[in-house]
Amino acid sequence: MSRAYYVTTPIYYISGNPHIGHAYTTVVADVLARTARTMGPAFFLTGTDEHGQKVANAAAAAGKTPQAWCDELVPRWQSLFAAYHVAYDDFIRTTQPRHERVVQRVFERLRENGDVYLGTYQGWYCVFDETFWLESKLVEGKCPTCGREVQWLSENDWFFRLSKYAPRLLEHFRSNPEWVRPKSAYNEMLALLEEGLDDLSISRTSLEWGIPVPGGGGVIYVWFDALLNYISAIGWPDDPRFRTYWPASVQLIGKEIARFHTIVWPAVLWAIGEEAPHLVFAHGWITTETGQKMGKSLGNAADPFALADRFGADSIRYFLLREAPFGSDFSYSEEKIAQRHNSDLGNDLGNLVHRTLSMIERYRNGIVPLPGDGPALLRRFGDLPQRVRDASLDLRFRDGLEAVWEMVTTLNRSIEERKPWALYKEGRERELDALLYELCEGLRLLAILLHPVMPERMEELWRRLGIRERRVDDDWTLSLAESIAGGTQTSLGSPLFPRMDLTPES
Ligand code: ME8
Repeated sequence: MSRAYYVTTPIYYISGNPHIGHAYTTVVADVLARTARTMGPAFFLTGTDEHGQKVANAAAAAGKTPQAWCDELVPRWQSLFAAYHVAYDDFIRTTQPRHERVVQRVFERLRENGDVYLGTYQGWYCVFDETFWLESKLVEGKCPTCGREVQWLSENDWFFRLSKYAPRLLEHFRSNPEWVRPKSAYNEMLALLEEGLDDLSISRTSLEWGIPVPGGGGVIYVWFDALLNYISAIGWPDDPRFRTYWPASVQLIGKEIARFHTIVWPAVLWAIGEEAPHLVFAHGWITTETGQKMGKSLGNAADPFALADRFGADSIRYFLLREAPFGSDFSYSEEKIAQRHNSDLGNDLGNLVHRTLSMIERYRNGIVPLPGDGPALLRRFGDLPQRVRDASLDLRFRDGLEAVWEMVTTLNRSIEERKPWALYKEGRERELDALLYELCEGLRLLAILLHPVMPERMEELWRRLGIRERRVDDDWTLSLAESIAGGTQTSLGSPLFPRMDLTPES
């Protein structure tokens, strides 16, 4: 990775409480940012989408002004991300002046360029998806995306000349087949492009809650406003941070908003003379066991705070990344989380840690022995850090975790096969030292490699290993060139991943 790394999540509508789907995208971005930071500068942005009719309606239903409603809800989102150990670099709110200024400036720029013109919009609007629909696109008179009622709009609006960018978009898609992933999203978006594009209405006169159109004439359409967060947060156009981090390395989104991010967004960027992001990754949905998308409005959404309390946030982070190849839909249930927690984390990893540290305590007073010269278990894992890093940055998190688990399995097996308790009894001190040393060094590597996914638990493991010279998330090149020092004082502690009971009452 030679350049500065920039990863973003969608900014979330604060029309209700956050649910596990919102934690999901943000956790994935956190894993990417943490991985990238071990190699160089990285910037991770998330935030909230506060304008538009949907938020205005939610505020009205609660009897509040939209601004008061947003101010009240934002801390809930921030505490959710804190509960999930998410370390973002910036949290943008679209009601912040730094954002509103940029949106108005972009709008004016496009109007001066002739990319924005005044026209009449007559058609349908879905408030839930904040999307304009032509009559011909409706399915049985309802929103083709979410199936909800749509409302008729007839307004004089400003339009963005999206159609003008259709040839460039086609060319961009054809010459960069990897710029939208997974392939299913790429193919779907390419098919939409091939059908042709209409210009996009980017203002609303029938709504007050939004950024005013410069010079009057309603408010700016919430999606046009929202997309610009990705550049307003890093100081478009003049801030050096913008020049450092744009174009974004990865923009993570759920697949339902791929059209805005892969068709509208690059066109807007080109219209202001900027580049499209390197990669838009449109991931799949967390569904219920019956395959329904989990969402707040469906009333089936898991409360992410309760989940983190029950299992530990790191355990949920692990589940989200390990359960399915990133990109696909996957179903969620507490039983599935408990199963992963108990088998992968409790039995495999947790036992390895506990057994190793207890043997060090029992046989060596908690002190890491000097490295021996016996058979080097870890030698065959020399390329593991590279494999894990490559897999993560390529958004193949499951592959990376599976590769790490090969090492966990090998280390556990070595304990069973070489029976350190027997070595101790038989007084085979050098062999015992060599094995214990390798197990400790294995734990050090595991803490480093798993830290992006389970930062809190791996920091705890690092503390128990007693390593003080370096942090678990230091520069990987430095950390990987070292090994644990003989003489380090470890501490055992309680199990890292206590077993979860599967009975519903627990
Ligand atoms: O669309 N499974 O906001 P939003 C996986 N404000 N991910 C899910 C999910 C699920 N069941 N439910 C939600 C918006 N997500 C706009 C975005 S960006 C300029 C504006 C995640 O609150 C996923 O990332 O509806 C999805 O795209 C996002 O939350 C939608 O959040």
